[in-house]
Amino acid sequence: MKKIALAATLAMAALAGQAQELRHIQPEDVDLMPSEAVMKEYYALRAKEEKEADKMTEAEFQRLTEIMEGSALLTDLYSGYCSWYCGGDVKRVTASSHLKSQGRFNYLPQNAHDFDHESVWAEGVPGQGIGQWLDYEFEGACPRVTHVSIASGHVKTQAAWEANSRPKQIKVYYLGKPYAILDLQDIRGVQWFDLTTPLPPAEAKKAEENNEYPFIALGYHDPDKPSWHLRFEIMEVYPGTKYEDTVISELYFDGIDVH
Ligand SMILES: [Ca+2]
Repeated sequence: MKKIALAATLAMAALAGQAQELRHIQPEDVDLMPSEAVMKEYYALRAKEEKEADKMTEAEFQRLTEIMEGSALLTDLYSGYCSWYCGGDVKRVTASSHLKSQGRFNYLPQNAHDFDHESVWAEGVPGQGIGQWLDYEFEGACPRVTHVSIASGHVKTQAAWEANSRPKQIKVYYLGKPYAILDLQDIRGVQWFDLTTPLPPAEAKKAEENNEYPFIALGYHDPDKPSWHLRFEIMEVYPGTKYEDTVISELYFDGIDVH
């Protein structure tokens, strides 16, 4: 009897140990940057739109729309379409370090949440920045978060992307505790990660019957709650060919409780 009880206890302890291991999240979807030729065309059309929009032809407007809609990153950052940001926002972005400014370029943490794919955060410690982090603070009242989108590496050009290191694994901290590990692909573009926790099947079924979400989102959407943080810590990188610095061009969010 005792032996069986002990075996059961050991099995339960092993299960508990497994449960404590962090969940790995793979990208739900990825989208590559347009080719350099298409980006050149895009920049020219954008410049013309800013300076002399009245001189643009119908065909040029159509082409600009076509390029933007062909790239999820360009659509997300520049289109102004409805999104989680219609009601949600990040209160503050901070980082454990950042690379010193070089000429007219800076590498501040805010660059990783400025809706500009060309500006970047680069960590500023010797080596590849393992253990360095970006921290996003949200108000208690902020609509809840379900997804994070990451433009990993210096996505502005293929050359800059290859030259600098890109995160391979990121540890996410939620409410100050390790929450999950993101396994990033080594692509020049954007990748989406679902950060929600699914409800157990019986509860999920009940939630769906009640027209509620079958998952737990992040945050509160409650003005009486304190502000909260999501931290993204570099665990492992894909090394750059020229520089050790690890770079993130943009990291932005999607969620619920909006519209
Ligand atoms: Ca940026």
